[in-house]
Amino acid sequence: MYNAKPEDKFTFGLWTIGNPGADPFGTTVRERLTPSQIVEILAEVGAWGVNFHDNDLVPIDATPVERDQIITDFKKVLADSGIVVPMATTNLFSDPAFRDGAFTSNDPKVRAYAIHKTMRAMDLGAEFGAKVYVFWGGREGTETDAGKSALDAGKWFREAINYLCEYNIDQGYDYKFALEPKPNEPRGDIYLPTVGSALGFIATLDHSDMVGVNPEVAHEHMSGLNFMHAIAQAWDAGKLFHIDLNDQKIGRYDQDFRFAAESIKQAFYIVKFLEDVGYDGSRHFDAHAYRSSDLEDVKAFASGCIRSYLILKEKAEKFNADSEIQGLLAEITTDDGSMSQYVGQYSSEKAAALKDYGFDRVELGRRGQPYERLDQLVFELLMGVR
Ligand code: GCO
Ligand code: MN
Ligand code: MN
Repeated sequence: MYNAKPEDKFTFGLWTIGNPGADPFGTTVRERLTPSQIVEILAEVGAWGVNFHDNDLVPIDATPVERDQIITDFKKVLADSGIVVPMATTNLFSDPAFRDGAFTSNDPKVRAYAIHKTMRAMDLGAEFGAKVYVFWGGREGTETDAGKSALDAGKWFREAINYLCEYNIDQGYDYKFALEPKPNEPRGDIYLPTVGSALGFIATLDHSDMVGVNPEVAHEHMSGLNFMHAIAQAWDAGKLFHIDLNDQKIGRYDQDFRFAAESIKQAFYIVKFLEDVGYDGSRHFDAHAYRSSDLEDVKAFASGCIRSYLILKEKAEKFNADSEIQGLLAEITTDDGSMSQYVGQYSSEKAAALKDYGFDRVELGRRGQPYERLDQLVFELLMGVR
């Protein structure tokens, strides 16, 4: 029961399973796993794919010969395990060169280096067949607004993405770019902090059709926002190119918990949304095991992400098939059609007729909705007593 199939498209990053448990207050607690060891674990838990930052695979100071050897070895591990690489990304945050940002650094040479590093990382991802390219602007932001213009930063960011879209076309890579918003951490404030702001920015790009979003549960929850609403807006705009599933207590530091570890109901609505609309991209778990976990527990973390998704998917099917729930929903959304002659597509006749219509406002205000009953049914469904 609850075993992953390739068509579920469950993926993890090398950096997620490989997270050695360091935090700002303490050193690593687990041995560093090699990319091959990570892929073996992914195959064991039934994942479909693995994603990486350039330097998760090839160290930043590797020689060209070392790079080639690493690529050859990793390709073999992938072929042996059947694990694919659907997404790649650039590490534009670890190296001291990016201490004041990458595409939005005040230093023009750092901005150029960030584009140079991204083009090379795109080359690397393309070698493995990646089709989605993620941009997480971890260091793109400020602690103080005294020294950096938010307006210039936005222009530099746009310029960089426009440039890289051209490179994508030039090389024939056919990547879809996915911007990943986050409100803070590691910067005090990160530019493009939410899914909504990223969608607004995308509309200003030269090749906006090539660029979508990679929303992350924890990032919206850090801001106290409703993640399912965010992905619904992205989906409606045709921009849900990728998704980072994990969990987190609202308003806390960046916790990256196992999917559904914290907000069970929200996780349910996320899975239900993705399944109902027929999202067919990667279901990527951008999470890591608790610092207290050992290697066995890291495996339990990975299969926990997958199992939780599949359990919630089954619950979503039950929700859709539950006659009491569906009856309440029908009642809630009932429509006798009498208003359609006044609304929908605008015409001046409709507008005139609508303005003349005599609404019984008091009567409208008398109608309640059975959301308490429905919400309790959802709770009971999730608790397994329905
Ligand atoms: C974070 C981010 C990252 C990105 C990753 C891929 O909060 O650290 O979520 O894990 O997703 O860099 O772009
Ligand atoms: Mn994150
Ligand atoms: Mn992420």
